[in-house]
Amino acid sequence: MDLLSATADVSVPLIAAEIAGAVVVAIALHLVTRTPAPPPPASRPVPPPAEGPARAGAEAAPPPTAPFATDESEDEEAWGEDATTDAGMTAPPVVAQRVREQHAQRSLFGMLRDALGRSREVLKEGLDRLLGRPLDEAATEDLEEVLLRADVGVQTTERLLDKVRRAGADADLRAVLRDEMTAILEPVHVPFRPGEGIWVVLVVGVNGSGKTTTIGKLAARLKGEGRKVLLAAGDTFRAAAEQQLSTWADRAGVDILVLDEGADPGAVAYKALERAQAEGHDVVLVDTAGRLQTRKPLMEELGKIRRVLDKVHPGAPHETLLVLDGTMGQNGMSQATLFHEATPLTGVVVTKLDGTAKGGMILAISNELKLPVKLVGLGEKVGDLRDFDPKAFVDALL
Ligand SMILES: Nc1nc2c(ncn2[C@@H]2O[C@H](COP(=O)(O)OP(=O)(O)OP(=O)(O)O)[C@@H](O)[C@H]2O)c(=O)[nH]1
Ligand SMILES: [Mg+2]
Repeated sequence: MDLLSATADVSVPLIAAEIAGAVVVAIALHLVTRTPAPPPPASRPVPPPAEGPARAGAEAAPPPTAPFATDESEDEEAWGEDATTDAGMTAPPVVAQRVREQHAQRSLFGMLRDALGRSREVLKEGLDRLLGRPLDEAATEDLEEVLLRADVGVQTTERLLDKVRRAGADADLRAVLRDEMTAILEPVHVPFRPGEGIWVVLVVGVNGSGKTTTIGKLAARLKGEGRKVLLAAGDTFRAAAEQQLSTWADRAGVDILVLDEGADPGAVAYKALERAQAEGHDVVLVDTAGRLQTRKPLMEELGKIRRVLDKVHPGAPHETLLVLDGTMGQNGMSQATLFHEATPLTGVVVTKLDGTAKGGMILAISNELKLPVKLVGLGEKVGDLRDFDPKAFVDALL
């Protein structure tokens, strides 16, 4: 269901009733379903953790941009300005309501316009300079420089320039670019929508790109849509990673499966699907450790996780989402290319579009890899994950 339209005409008494109802239901769910993960089966020993030197590559990668919020005050920030309900209770049960409220407050277009920072400024300034000039060879050369600086990438810049040249000297430059950008994004666009049965989502990416945060936000959203969600703590490399995911599970009021630190991520995947089958979860979100796209052993580990998922639940994972830091520009393109080679991706999540983002890379990913951007992260709060909308993106960019 579209969350924006779902909240458009909600009346105040209805919201109050929903909050009260959600508090009761979610407390009950929280108490009933948050049982500790069963130990691994004796017949299937948990393999040892991946070898040290390969992991060193992951360790050497840049740390997350900011420490994860775990204390009470920072936790409130993750919810928004106030994490307390009318009943004076702390937040997890009203998560669905919180997500809906945050979404209703601002349109995706408005958020993107503010968010697309650098790429938007570069494009806007460049296009303003070109307006009023005939679109001759000199103007297209200037436009080429503008597009490259906006992180659109060489190949995609070529495609856009080609269109501009064909449009003729008197064409409306913004309109030509808008049409072609839309033509790049729309044909590959597939929204994130879980299907029937246990829908398994594997989340991959380099260190600090926003995987765990995205899973937390997504869990809250799916729970708000009435789905039973299980998080699988597949980043067994750091104890802090499991703790971070547990905090999100608490916030969202969803279940989590955690094995010991150092356990094989494949074993986590195995146990998670077994549990989902036994307990009737609708969606399983599998977190993974951050890994450099150039580290072969770590990339191969993803293949192993996939094989385990498919073995326990044929067809899984149904989604393999690459989480990309939106401030990365063309490096994001390189990550997407290598991850896609190592493990077939079904889509991309671009996070941190609220910072000094280089949103132009979204065009390059869609054009060159034919991969849809499914979701965008526009901040650290629970409601800051939105469906990607090609039209809103192009309107905000130009
Ligand atoms: N501003 C902003 N920050 C974000 C967004 N998404 C994630 N972050 C922040 O980015 C940092 C890293 O996020 P994580 O979710 O821990 O990233 P990760 O990919 O799981 O990291 P590893 O597990 O270390 O590989 C945290 O401080 C998050 O709060 C976003 O959309 N906007
Ligand atoms: Mg993580």
